[in-house]
Amino acid sequence: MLKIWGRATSSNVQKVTWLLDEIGLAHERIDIGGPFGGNREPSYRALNPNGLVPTLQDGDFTLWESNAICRYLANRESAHTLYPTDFQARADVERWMDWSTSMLGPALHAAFWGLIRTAPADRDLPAIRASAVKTGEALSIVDAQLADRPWVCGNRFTLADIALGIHSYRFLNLPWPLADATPVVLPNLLRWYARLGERPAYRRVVMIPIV
Ligand SMILES: N[C@@H](CCC(=O)N[C@@H](CS)C(=O)NCC(=O)O)C(=O)O
Repeated sequence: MLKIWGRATSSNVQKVTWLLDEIGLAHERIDIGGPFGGNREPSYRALNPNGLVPTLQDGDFTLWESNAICRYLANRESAHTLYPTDFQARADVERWMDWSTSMLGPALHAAFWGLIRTAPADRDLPAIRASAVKTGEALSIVDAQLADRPWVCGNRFTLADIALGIHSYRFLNLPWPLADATPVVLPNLLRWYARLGERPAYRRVVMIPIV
């Protein structure tokens, strides 16, 4: 059986387990990282030298990097709707996956750590505010993309929606302390987010307390 190493509360683990849930693929998930620890141990680093989660084991094959794992699983299961075979449609999906990791995730990072993993007295409010603004600007790009289509890459739900849906949930549900740092107005994104909320896999895997 497929093995996924990583705690259920990790956004990068959620990307993989949400996909597994969407395609109904049985797997075993092992809690590691965060409060569970274990991810810095040599035995885990032998699987993933970064000491980060998630890591996938498929028999003798081991893979880390959540986007790479999602692409591998979609290929393995011939999930061509989620990950199209047409090379331009595929590049479009990959573009949003890359952008989610290189732009959206980093933009949100300071707000997430400040609001969730830092005691109120120690919070750097200007950094949280800057992160909110930056993330709002990034999500405005997604909002514009969604103006004339139900899903990020068109009429079908793809890996791009999974990559972006993880960060969007956090942005829209963080306990923002400042009136002017609350999410910007993103009507198309909110409609898309409501569509995500209709997916049982999203509700099961992603819509859980942010810790
Ligand atoms: N680029 C990597 C990032 C992995 C990553 O940063 N994982 C975080 C959790 S989201 C982690 O392992 N943090 C340490 C921990 O959970 O203990 C990926 O997409 O898989």
